[in-house]
Amino acid sequence: MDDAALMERLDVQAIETPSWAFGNTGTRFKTFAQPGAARTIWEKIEDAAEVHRMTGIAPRIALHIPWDRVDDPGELARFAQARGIGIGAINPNLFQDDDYRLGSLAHPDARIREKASAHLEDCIAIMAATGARDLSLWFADGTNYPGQDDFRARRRRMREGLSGCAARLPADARILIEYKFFEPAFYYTDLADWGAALAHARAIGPKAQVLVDLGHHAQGANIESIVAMLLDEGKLGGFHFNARRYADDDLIVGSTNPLELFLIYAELVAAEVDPQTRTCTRGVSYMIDQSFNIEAKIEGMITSILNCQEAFAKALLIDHAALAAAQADGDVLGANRIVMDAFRTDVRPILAAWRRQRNLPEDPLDAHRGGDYLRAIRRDRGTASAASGYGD
Ligand code: RM4
Ligand code: MN
Ligand code: MN
Repeated sequence: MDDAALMERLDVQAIETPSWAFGNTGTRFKTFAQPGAARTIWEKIEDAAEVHRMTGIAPRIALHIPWDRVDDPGELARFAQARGIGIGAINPNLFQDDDYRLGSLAHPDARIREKASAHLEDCIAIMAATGARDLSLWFADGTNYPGQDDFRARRRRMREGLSGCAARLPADARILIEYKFFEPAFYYTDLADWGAALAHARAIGPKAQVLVDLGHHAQGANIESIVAMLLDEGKLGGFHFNARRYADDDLIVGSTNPLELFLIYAELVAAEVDPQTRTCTRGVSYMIDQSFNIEAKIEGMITSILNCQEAFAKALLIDHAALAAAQADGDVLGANRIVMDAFRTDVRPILAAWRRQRNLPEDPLDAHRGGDYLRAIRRDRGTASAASGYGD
């Protein structure tokens, strides 16, 4: 691919930032308050707009309800729009209420299941008011001990709840079913892996797809092959980008595993030229799901977006014709070398040129560090211990 073609492909990249990463969040041990961290959803939207101003490829902010609840959600959308961004996925919260001790949609008590469904309906109304396309569903549902509840019964309750939710969606909207292999339940999780999520998504139909959070797999899992498989099934709906080393660490995407991120993008790039997977690939939502504990929040987000851009640019450099020929020849190391050559290419100069041409700062991180926005929020916001959900 020549430079001009590469630059055009880079233009289509768009990654959502999560509102919850801009406030003071931490681990269950400690939340370190940072000077200038956003205290309200309005300030989070302003920070997300700064990330987009610096990078040019972060045009939406995902919301989490009730953390970001306001009287008039339409006003949030207008506020965001006036700052050059839009509202991304709506993330319901079915895990921070005493009633959810034994689960939400899979809870044994119908009254709790109905309460969970009512919250989902509430979130669907927010989607309509903000123009959001995705309802991004993650459940803490599961059990801690053998015998605690019946696997099949839980599964059927979950299916019923998910189907009911999908049926209430506005036209063109979808539910994204996120899976996670453990935590907070430690013995059994109702949506533990891609298989569990895919089975529900297939049964529900076109309004349901699967969301892959990079932090939600067992050590050593081959995530890029899961991505390829879900695309082939027409069921990959979105990503939660982050990085992990041991558990669900929510570190900066590409920081611990740049090769993995590149290989995921390589699958996406290849699937987009394949007529069988093109439509599904084009519909994928790219979202960050991270939590910045010790690093500066806006800087962490800019770094995350740039890591995704770098991985995407490298993936675009793979010589697919040569790769297919090497694969057909059974040339094991020849094929591997074609992929690794792309990974090893330094794409920073071309990305700097891409930014220059689009009137974006050549070095977004430096521009933010030295810019007026950071100075202003440090001066005006002070150091508050804002509640944003995680780690409070
Ligand atoms: C989960 C998952 C979800 C997030 C919750 C709070 O681990 O990543 O996306 O909303 O945490
Ligand atoms: Mn997630
Ligand atoms: Mn997670």
